[in-house]
Amino acid sequence: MGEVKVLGMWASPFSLRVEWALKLKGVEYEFANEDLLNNNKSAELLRYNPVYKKVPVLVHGGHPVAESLVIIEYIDEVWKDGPAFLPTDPYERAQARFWARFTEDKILPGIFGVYSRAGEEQKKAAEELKENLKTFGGALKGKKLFGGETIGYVDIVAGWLAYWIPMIEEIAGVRIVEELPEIRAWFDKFLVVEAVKQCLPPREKLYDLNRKRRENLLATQGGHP
Ligand SMILES: N[C@@H](CCC(=O)N[C@@H](CS)C(=O)NCC(=O)O)C(=O)O
Repeated sequence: MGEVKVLGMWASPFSLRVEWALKLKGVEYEFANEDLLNNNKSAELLRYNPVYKKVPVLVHGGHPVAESLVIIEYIDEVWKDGPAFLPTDPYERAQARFWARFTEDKILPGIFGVYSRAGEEQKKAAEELKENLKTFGGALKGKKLFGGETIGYVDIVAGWLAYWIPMIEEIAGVRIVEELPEIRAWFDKFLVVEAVKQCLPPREKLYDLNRKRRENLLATQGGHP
């Protein structure tokens, strides 16, 4: 259907997922970095995602697709020659969608809670997050990756955790995955995949941005970093 472009942002885990999906399928694409840090969104982003005005947007032959989970399923359906992300069995597909949604609904807000708070509130958020990560680790059912031997839909959706969590542990001064060996093993397995490594943002740059963001969040909430 034509050219592929990603309107993304280098430090966005949502945008990173879409790049991973394209790389894994072997699809060539152009990446346009949105200047979200200065709240300077391009006219293209506003035109292609008028509802949410957020990245990522996949533009395929001039047709926009928004929302990262929708985009990943779209990529899986369009580029069937590459490795399949979702299983073929309807029940297995439903399970994969369930766990992907679980990370969005439970783990993502949990990480934000730990990252944006301090003291007792942070401790409480960290305990809840650990419980949810433990539950998520149980869904691996002894597999190396959620997709089995290769990366699947859940790995693509949740894989950012492997890069972000250790960084947030350092920045926010909390231990989250220390007692979760299955999650740590999954992090290690995921991060050595070539397509994954190719798209990761530079650690120092991301660390610096996240550290500053935390300081700002704590300052606006009246807390102390
Ligand atoms: N549910 C969306 C979330 C996308 C999202 O939150 N994108 C952020 C960047 S990490 C964004 O574009 N923020 C700009 C804004 O909120 O104005 C998805 O999965 O694609």
